[in-house]
Amino acid sequence: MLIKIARPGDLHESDVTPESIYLSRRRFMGGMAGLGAGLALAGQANASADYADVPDGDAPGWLQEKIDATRWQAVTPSDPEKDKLAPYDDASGYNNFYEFGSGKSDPSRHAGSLETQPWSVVVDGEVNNGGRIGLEDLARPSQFEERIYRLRCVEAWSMVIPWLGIPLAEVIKRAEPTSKARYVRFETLVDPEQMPGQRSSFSLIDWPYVEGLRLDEAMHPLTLLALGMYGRELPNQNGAPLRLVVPWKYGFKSIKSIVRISLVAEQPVNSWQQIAPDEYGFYANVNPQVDHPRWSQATERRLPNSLFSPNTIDTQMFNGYADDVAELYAGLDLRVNY
Ligand SMILES: Nc1nc2c(c(=O)[nH]1)N[C@H]1C(S)=C(S)[C@@H](COP(=O)(O)O)O[C@H]1N2
Ligand SMILES: [Mo]
Repeated sequence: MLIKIARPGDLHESDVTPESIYLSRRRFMGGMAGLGAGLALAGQANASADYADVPDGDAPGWLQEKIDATRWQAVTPSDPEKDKLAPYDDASGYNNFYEFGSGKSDPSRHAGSLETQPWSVVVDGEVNNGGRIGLEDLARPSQFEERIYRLRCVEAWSMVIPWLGIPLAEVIKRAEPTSKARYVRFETLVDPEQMPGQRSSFSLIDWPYVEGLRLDEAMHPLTLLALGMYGRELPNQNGAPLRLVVPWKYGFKSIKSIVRISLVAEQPVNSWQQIAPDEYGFYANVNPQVDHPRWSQATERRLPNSLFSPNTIDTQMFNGYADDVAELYAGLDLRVNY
């Protein structure tokens, strides 16, 4: 398991005080001395991360409290040369969120006014403990964790983003899935008044945007329900107030602004699969050996980059998380199940 959990017991007293595994935004801004030691022990290379340039958020009180109590619990390994955090401006300015338009700057231009409070999520289907649950109640029982993950879009660009959130597994366990539950299906908000992309007659997507995971993928400890990034709440263009992050899969699996989580018996049809089944499948595991019909997946453009320095790097199997997730696909033909 590549997730390294920084427990006080793992740390030498000379390296770090136990409290320093608990983060607050203030601590990020005020310096990372103690935290840096924790990061190094966890094999993480972004110890110089600081969020001083990140604009303040406007989180409701309960969410800010959760953010302030974030536990630096889990990090993934990274290459100190390649895996630098994306500047906040890239992560929040170069987006895919078709509900707000298909251009990369459409989400940051149009999503700002999306009303994200109050917000509730319907948890239903093959569960014994379902219902509509307010976001605060959904998040409250879980401690926030920060996860620094690579995000690899199927379009062959990528970024490294520090998410804040809770393991999806905890939310699913609380819903008490029945023995019939084999997949999880997610839906994004439908609200054409607030989402200009849903008013466009040119849109390919049959709203709502739908995604799905196998139940074991959904229960995997790397799978995160994010409520924040860069030490603050999610900007709307990144899928506020609640989005999925599945770091070993192409970015389109990481569905934004979720309003429904359904435990189901049959494999869901996700939006991109519905639009172009020859190009986008259900699994969408990052795989440099299986090209998209129209372009290679062997390399990716790592942001930040420019026309003159495209910063092209090799794509890794399962986006670099193979040690954690390859076993989920033992015996599965990944060329057929793309
Ligand atoms: N609801 C919804 N979720 C979505 C999308 C979308 O268009 N609508 N785009 C996906 C794609 S293609 C990618 S690459 C990621 C981008 O996430 P980011 O903008 O936070 O980097 O969001 C995914 N989630
Ligand atoms: Mo994407």
